[in-house]
Amino acid sequence: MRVRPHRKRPFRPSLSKSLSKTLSGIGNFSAGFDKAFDKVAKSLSLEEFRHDVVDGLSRPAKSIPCKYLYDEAGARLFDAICDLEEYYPTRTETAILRRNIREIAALLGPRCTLVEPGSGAGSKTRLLLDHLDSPEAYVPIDVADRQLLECSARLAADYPLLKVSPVCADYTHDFELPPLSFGSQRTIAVFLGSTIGNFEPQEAGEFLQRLARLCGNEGGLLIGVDLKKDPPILHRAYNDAQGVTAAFNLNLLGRINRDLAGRLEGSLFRHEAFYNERAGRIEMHLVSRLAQGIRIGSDEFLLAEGESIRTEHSYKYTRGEFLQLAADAGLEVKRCWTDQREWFSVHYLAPFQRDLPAQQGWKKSCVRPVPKESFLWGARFHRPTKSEVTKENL
Ligand code: AVJ
Repeated sequence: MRVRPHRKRPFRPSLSKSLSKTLSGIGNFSAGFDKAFDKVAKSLSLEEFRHDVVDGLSRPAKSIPCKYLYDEAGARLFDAICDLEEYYPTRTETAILRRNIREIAALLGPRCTLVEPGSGAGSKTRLLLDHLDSPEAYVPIDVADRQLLECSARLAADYPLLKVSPVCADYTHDFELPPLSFGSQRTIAVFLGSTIGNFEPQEAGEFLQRLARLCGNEGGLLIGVDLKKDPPILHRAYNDAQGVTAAFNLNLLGRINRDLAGRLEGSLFRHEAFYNERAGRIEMHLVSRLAQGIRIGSDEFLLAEGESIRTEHSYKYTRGEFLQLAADAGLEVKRCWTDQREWFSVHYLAPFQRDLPAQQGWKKSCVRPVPKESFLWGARFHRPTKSEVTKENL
């Protein structure tokens, strides 16, 4: 069987020449992307961005969804945060994974398919792939199309036996995965870095349920969860001495200016992050240094001196709280690994009973209709087997 990108997808981002070249070098990936689709996809997500910003700033307690922190500059700043001395989560999680990788590999079993929402730079993925028993396929899901494609191409080149099938989508929406038939043993959702903490607890439960449906009765979830700890340690992690987190937060203003014709002045805001003990979460805000009016396109908003725009929530859990959250989503904590100080945890979850409706294929993972703009494209990368190398492919 020849493997082609799926033909009937409504939106496909176009690829730069050099990227298409990299991609065509690694197998029978055909880069038949249409520029027009790119424009439509971009303007649709810009519309969503504008809507979310205007909506968030119109509320009595102003806020902007945290996913908008991650444009290209934001993603780079976040990578820099992960290397900071004060920011313990990345380092601690990686150490937990390293220390327990054999047990993790044994639990995940042979020939699994890994699905990873918010795959990002994908360095922890490699640690898994290096130790798993003949992983069958890898399905990274991310909105950052460039990084997604580049990572996919590199992984496919480095792991010739792995089928890599990137999906460009915003996983905070319900999205549709292309129908994949990898013949793998089981599907494992990988959601590391404590990104689960960005969801409100109820949303986090719903998200876990969606992942559980996606993985089916035989599947499992590998989830990184930041744990509750002494507030000063948390405070330091989100208020680093070099101001990288502040730059990450303030970068959102630049993005609004650039993408939404905003006229926000970075120097009129300051970064603030604190642990809200009652709610059990870190809150990140942009605080107005003075009373000011801010323009975004044709909309104007008034900010009082000291008034803030909340840009992120990062919930922290105790092991017990997370166990409860998982249980409410029908998932059992099969195993939980932590570091000695119990600052961070990695959980392996699986469905409690076999009472989920049987899921055949991926499409049924969608409960609500798929918003068109949230699905960009699905393509597959893999090295063609001999029988797939037909004349047409060459
Ligand atoms: C990627 C959402 C897990 O909340 O710790 C880091 C993002 N924000 N510093 C976190 C973040 C400020 C990070 N997550």
